[in-house]
Amino acid sequence: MLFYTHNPSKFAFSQDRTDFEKLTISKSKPGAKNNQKPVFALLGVPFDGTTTYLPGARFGPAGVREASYNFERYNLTWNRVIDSLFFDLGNVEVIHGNFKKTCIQLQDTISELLSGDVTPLLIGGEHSISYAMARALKLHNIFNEVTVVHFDAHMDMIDSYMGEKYSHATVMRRISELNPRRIIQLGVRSASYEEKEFADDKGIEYYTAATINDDINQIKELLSSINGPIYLTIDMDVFDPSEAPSVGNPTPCGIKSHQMEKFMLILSKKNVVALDVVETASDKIGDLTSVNAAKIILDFICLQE
Ligand SMILES: [Mn+2]
Repeated sequence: MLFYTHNPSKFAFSQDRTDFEKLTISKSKPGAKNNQKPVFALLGVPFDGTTTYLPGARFGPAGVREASYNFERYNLTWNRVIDSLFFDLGNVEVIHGNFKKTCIQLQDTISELLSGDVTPLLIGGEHSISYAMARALKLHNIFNEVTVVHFDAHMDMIDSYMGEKYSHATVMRRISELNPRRIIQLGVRSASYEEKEFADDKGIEYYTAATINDDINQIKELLSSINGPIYLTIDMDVFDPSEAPSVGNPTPCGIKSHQMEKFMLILSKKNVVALDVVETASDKIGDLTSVNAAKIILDFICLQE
């Protein structure tokens, strides 16, 4: 090493983008053997154009990257060192105030990663950006086999919110219309009666934060039993506001980080084809919401074989 430096605008323990380009170019050469080790690429999406209550999710990517330097490469709980092919590709260009154009650019970028057999990891931005992820998976003809595991305080199942079809509050409704194999909502504790009826009608499985707190083993068994590809989408407001206060819609009585750690231990060993962590709206360095969001990504990366 020539210099002892680090770059807080790049996620901790991630590799350089130039190495990613070399890797993907060598993979695409005729006769190249497929690299057996999975490749993960992180993208920041600083978009908060549909936020309706507390603004600031555009600062999520910067906040979560900065907070990632609060952690060690070694995880004492699991006695594991981060040793994955994990690249930070920077932020996707967003068009502030224009969801449709942002969604197309994001979908194209994710699609490119999926074509190269690279697993996309997104840092939001508010939750509307998850629609681009689902669309890209649909484009690659795998969405119908996908189980969407959705951590959130809210069902996000309303058909339109303040007259808008595409919004952080409607995102799971739009995703459900793309016909995934299954949707499991975890930690939910806020919905309109219409959203609940829609979920019941469509066979969407949901478990409230109270259920998780009462019987975490039931949820661990449920997650362990999932077969096939998983799209994991985590709204940071699933946490209790005492552990993640800086979100667009703070909602009391949420789940705790020690519970999420147990869920990540199970989910990281499954076939997770896409992951996003959204709604971090930290406005200062070292904010607890960013720290917990960074931990989710680091746990996921650390647990990869
Ligand atoms: Mn939410």
